[in-house]
Amino acid sequence: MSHILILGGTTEASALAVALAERGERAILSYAGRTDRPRSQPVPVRIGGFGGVAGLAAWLRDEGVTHLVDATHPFAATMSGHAVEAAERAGVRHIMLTRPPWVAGEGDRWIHVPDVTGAVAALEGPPRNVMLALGRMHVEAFAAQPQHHYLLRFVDAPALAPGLPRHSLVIDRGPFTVEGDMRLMREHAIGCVVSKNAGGSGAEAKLIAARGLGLPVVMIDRPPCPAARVTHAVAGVLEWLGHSALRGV
Ligand code: 3Y8
Ligand code: NAP
Repeated sequence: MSHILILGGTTEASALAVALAERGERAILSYAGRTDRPRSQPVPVRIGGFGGVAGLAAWLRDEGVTHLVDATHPFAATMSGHAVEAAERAGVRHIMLTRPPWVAGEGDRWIHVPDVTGAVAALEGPPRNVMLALGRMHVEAFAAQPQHHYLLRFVDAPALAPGLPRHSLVIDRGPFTVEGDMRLMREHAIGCVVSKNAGGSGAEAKLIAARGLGLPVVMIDRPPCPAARVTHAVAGVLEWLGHSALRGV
């Protein structure tokens, strides 16, 4: 009998949880505990860190996990690195479920930068209204470019006011819509968008809206992927588990 741990926090992780629940598989989905009210799931959920690689390896052994699916966000690089190492130590099979990076299309005005530091540097210049669609964790870095007015979007209301002198804050969780993001960008007279290359559908709306409005996007490339085995589809995980994907996903 399989026992599957899903490292979650993404649209794909939630879709996998549905598919495994439908198939009567024994699975548990894990959140880091970064948000106040994470989406409920059709499988049991655990919340909080494991305590590094050693903690995760011990948890895998103690819980009798047979398969580890890393379905975390492409920028959750620490967790993904720990997952590879801990699965190896615990002798547990491992796969990563992620989404391909977005690729600029017709009409896109992307400025590629390697990381948050590069995104800050790319904002050198006269004041603009900048939509900083990076969530909460990297906001302080942009205090180095205080001339801009930043539009911030967080999942939860912060305990402390963000450390940027001029900002507006929207509390919302994705998936977002093109209409909604277009409206937001028009209301705030946005001149530039900063985004992580997260891929997937849940955060893509802002890119389509920026394209429609002819706005430049500072696109932060994702960190290297540590996993040896990667799939971009829930069906790929089901096949890896030994299910026939013919039942549709
Ligand atoms: C806690 C779980 C699902 C998963 C939904 C996806 C889509 C909506 C779009 C923008 C970009 C951003 C942010 C974003 C999106 C999905 C997905 C995705 C981006 C939740 C969730 C957790 C988190 C953590 C949170 C981060 C933040 C990042 C907001 C739940 C809602 C910006 C990433 O306050 C904080 O500390 C929040 C931190 C990591 C990045 C950051 O640096 O702030 N996600 N997001 C997970 C956990 O505890 O383990 O609350 O239900 C999940 C989702 N957020 O099941 O439907 O699949 O990517 N999440 C980015 O892409 O740049 C918003 O505003 O346009
Ligand atoms: P990270 O920097 O790679 O991980 C930092 C630490 O957080 C990990 O070492 C681990 O702690 C804990 N952790 C991370 N994900 C976890 C999970 N799913 N279950 C249990 N513990 C977890 O991770 P992050 O970028 O902060 O992302 C945290 C969560 O938010 C992940 O679930 C991710 O999928 C989701 N998310 C992140 C982003 C993003 O932009 N980074 C976007 C959308 C969703 P221990 O070392 O103690 O085990």
